[in-house]
Amino acid sequence: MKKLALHWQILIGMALGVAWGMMASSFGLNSFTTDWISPFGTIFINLLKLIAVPLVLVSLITGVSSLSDISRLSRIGSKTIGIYLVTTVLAVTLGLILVNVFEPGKAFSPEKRDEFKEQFAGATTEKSSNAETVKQQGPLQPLVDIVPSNIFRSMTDNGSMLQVIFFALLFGIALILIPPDKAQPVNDFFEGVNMAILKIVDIIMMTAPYGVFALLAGLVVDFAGNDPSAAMELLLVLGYYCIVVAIGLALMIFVVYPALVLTVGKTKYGHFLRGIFPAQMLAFSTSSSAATLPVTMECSEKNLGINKEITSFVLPLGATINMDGTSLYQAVAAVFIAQAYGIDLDIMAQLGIVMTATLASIGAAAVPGAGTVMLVIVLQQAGIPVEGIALILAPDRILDMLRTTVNVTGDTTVAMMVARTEGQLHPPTEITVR
Ligand code: DAS
Repeated sequence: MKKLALHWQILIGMALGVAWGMMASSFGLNSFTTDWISPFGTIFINLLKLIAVPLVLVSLITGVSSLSDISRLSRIGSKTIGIYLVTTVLAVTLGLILVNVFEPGKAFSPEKRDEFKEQFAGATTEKSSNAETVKQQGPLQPLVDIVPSNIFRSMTDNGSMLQVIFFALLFGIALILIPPDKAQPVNDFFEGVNMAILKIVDIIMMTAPYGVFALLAGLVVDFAGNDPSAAMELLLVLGYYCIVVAIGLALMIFVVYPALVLTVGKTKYGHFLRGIFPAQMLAFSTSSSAATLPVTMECSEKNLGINKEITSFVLPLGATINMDGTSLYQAVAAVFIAQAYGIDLDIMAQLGIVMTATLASIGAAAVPGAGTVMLVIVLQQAGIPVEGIALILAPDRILDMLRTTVNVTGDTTVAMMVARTEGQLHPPTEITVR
């Protein structure tokens, strides 16, 4: 029998987890679930936390060092990277506006939110007390905190992901600045380590159906207690959260990208969408920008008329460092979890999320579930309990399909903008908008 695709396995794991949770809370199997099923959910979260630091470190080092030839050889490379950063920051900001306007995390009943707060009081008070000391130490302390004094301490559980990111960026830039013959063996080493780490992400994602089942079963049982109807509240609030993410992703596809394709790409958006539709469908079904890349490049060249010298580095670069959908999702998810635990994030904390979600999406690999692994970084940096990921893991796979579609659409939008401003378009895409 043909093996079910991973995302269907995860969806089934999700449904069975909810069903078990509701059945267990009806038949008094709460303690059995807590003792014999929930630990597997904790193991799954620990695996996500385990791989986050090595993934950030190595994918950023390889990402930055791979820019060496591009930024040296052509101004197009720096133009591309500049536009990628702008669209990503735009996506994160849109996500933050939506989650602060709709406040899905506050849809939980006050009693539930108090329960969440008690459950993770240690993590939040400890982090918020750190935040207190930071405030007493002056306005530039957040800047000082980015620079690590001991990179090994930065990588520990109480360490700082921003310090790991700072070190990775510094190391990658150093690799660009040393003679290519000396850098190549180091680049090859990190390429190999990066491949091994991505293979670990694959292995972790293979346990996802079981991890999601255990997490959801435990979550529903904890949430419902002995009242299965309370589980409905959890499902309704999660539905609300998904709608907020979906609205943000839809605004990217139907407002932000059309504006860019029309004004800078000087191309009708309908023509553009029809051109990349096959790539969007593949992105949706695989949840992987990397797997979709060959089709993204073919659609850009054949249907949109973008020359190969543009698609050959704008799109692979985009699949690696440009994930607008992922960064928007990370901003919404982080603030949603903070809202659920009653943690008020001030403007500085939210600006910190803009920075870490942008960097986390640069470091996120173009494989299924990478955005969720990198969400750990955004949460840790903002002092939001990482265990809160359990709340949003259930619908994560469906959101991954949607955000990967946005990631691919964003990459192609930038390729169209760069091609048009560099005169690198061949028929059939004529200038349709003066
Ligand atoms: N699935 C990732 C991609 O391939 C995005 C994500 O995990 O957020 O783009």
